[in-house]
Amino acid sequence: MVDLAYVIAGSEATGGAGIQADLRTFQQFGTYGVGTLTCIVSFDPKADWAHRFVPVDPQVVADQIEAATAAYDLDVVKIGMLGTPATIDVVAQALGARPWRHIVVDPVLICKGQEPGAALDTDTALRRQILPLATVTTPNLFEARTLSGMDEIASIDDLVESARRIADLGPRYVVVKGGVEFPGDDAVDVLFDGTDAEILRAPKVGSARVAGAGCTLAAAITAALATGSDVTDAVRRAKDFTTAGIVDRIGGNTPFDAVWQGAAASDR
Ligand code: PXL
Repeated sequence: MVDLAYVIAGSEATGGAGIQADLRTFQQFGTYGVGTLTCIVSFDPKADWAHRFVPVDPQVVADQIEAATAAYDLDVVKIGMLGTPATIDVVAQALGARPWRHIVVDPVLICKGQEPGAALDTDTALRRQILPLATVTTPNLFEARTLSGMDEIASIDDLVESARRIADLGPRYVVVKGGVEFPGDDAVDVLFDGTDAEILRAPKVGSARVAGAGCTLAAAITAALATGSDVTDAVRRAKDFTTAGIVDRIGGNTPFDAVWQGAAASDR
């Protein structure tokens, strides 16, 4: 029987990030992907690829979750972009209604298409209602600074301290991603399990952000967990998968490249 992996996330219309990246990742891990759409982000090529954001009606989000969870006994889920407090209410309620083996939360905090006030309410709702349910959360540097309340994260000690503070908000495991912004030649991630921190490193691939890297990492962790990996193994497999996809990234007419999830296929 094939393993199932579930994702509740937004669409990003160029296909680089969001649920498109998630479902491609699930497929590459040999899992059957099921997706629930929370919002639609359409970058605007006429306005420097600014974000245009449209939420899916919260009742329609609830209907999709009802259909997906009735059709299959889903027990591993990734939470991507949710977008509004009303959507967060619906998703938090649905997550609380059944037992999950793993809830992987990519704490997507900002969308440039949202008004700052609305974005703040969404951040607060995510921190209060979704983050405590996470077995694994995967903040990037910006999200780690926001969630930990730290002004600067510039050393390994800072990464570990931010992970420790975010674990205090409820998640069982925290993966803080250094990414291209973190000083040094390596892409450094910290996996904190509530007691100990493991440092994962891979040489940086260039210095530009690549679209879909965060989505792909969290989706790969989710899919690896669905296939039976433990969290440590899932995070290691996910980092290798994402690094390979960054190395073989694809370029379009956008100012940013996108992760190619097919890159690591021959490795597994
Ligand atoms: O990379 C974060 C992200 C997640 N989900 C959606 C997005 C983005 C970034 O653009 O559009 C739908």
